Amino acid sequence: MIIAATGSLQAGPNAPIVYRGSYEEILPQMREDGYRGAELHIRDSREIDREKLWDDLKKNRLTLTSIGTGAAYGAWHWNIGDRDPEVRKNALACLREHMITAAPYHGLIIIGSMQGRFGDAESPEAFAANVEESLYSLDRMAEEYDVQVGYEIMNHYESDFLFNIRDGVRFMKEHGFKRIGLHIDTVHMNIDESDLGHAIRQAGSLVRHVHIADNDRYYPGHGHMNFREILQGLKDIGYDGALALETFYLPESRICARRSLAYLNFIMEEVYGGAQK
Ligand code: LER
Ligand code: MN
Repeated sequence: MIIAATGSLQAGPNAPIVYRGSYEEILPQMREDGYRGAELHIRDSREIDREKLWDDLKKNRLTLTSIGTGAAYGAWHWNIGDRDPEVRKNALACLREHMITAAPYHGLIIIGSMQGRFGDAESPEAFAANVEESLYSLDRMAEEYDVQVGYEIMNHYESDFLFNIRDGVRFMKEHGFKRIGLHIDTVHMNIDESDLGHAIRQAGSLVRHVHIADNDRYYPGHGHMNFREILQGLKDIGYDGALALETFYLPESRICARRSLAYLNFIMEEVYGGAQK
C-alpha cells in the first residue's frame, strides 16, 4: 500500500487537493513531506509537458499512482454518459491522453465527475447505456496502454448512477471488465454506506483505488472517521493499491500533508504492523 498526495496546477481554493502549483515546485515538496506517490488532477494531458513531468517524477522518486479527471467536466462538460456523441468522443479522447501520461507507471485513471449526470442524457436508461458503451471502449484502451481505470462511487448528491458500493459491485460483476474496477472514497462512503468495513469487504478485489479524507474532508485525524475500520477492511481484502489523499489543503498544504501521513502511518502500524511500504 502506498499513500499518495494529490496535486494540481489549477485547483480552486475549495477543491480537495493538497498541493497546488507547477510540478517542478510541488513534486519536491511531496517527496520532502514523506510521500512516494502522487495523484495528479489534470484538466487535459495535452496541456502539459509529459516528458518534463516524467522527468520531475523520476528526479523526486515519486510514482504516478493515479490521475484525477473531473476538471474537464467542470471546464467543458466532457463526460462519458452524455446525449451528444461528440461530447462522449471528447471525453474518451481526453481519457486516452491521460492513459498515455499514466502509462510508464501503469497508473489508474479516475472516472469521477466525468461519469456525467442523468440530466446529461435523454433518460436514466439512455445515460446508463452511454456509460456502458464508453466503459467498454475505455476497458480496451486501458489494456492497450497497460493502465487501470477506477469508476468512482460518489455519494447520491454528486452522482445519479452507482452511488453505493453494493450497486457498483453488481454492475462490475455484470460487465466483467478487464481493466476497470471500483474506486472508493471515504468521504462518499461516509454518506452512503452504513458499515464501512463491510462495504469494503463486499467489494473485495474489485477495489482498485481509494480516496481518503476525514469525514469533513480535512486531513485524516481531523474529524471522526474511523480509519481503523477502513484500513482493517482494506487489509482483509488484501488491497495493495494507493491511498490517495483527496483533502482540503487547510490549514496549509504542507501542514495538512504532514499531519495526514503521520496519522495514517500511525493507524497502519496498528492494523498492518508497519507503516506504508
Ligand atoms: C468528488 O467529490 C470526488 O470525490 C472526486 O474524486 C470526483 O472526481
Ligand atoms: Mn474522490
